[in-house]
Amino acid sequence: MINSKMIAVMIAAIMILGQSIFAQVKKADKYSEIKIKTSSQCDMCKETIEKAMAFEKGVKTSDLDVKTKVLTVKYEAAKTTPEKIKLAISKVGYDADDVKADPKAYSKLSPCCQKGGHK
Ligand SMILES: [Cu+2]
Repeated sequence: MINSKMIAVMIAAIMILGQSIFAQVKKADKYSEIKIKTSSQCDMCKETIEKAMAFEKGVKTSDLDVKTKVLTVKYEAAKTTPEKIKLAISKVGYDADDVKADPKAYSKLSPCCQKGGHK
């Protein structure tokens, strides 16, 4: 016979199972990825930007494609936001999508790393 106690146990079991599935999904979803268009020019820029990303809180990995100037960043969504990441890029002197490079940082870049430096 099914009694209320059995139903309660079943509900509890379903809830525990559901939670563990939810936790797994959440874990897999821990890192988000964004692609940011930068104003980088060369391998030196790549180094500067990737170094800045290495020190940026919540950023797991970053990779700049020098040819396309697109920086791919893997970050922990709970610890940072795309806005913060773009700001960090701006602070080392490069445009990041719609966030313009910090003028002070930009002026300190080696001339070859400034816009048009390789033209
Ligand atoms: Cu450069």
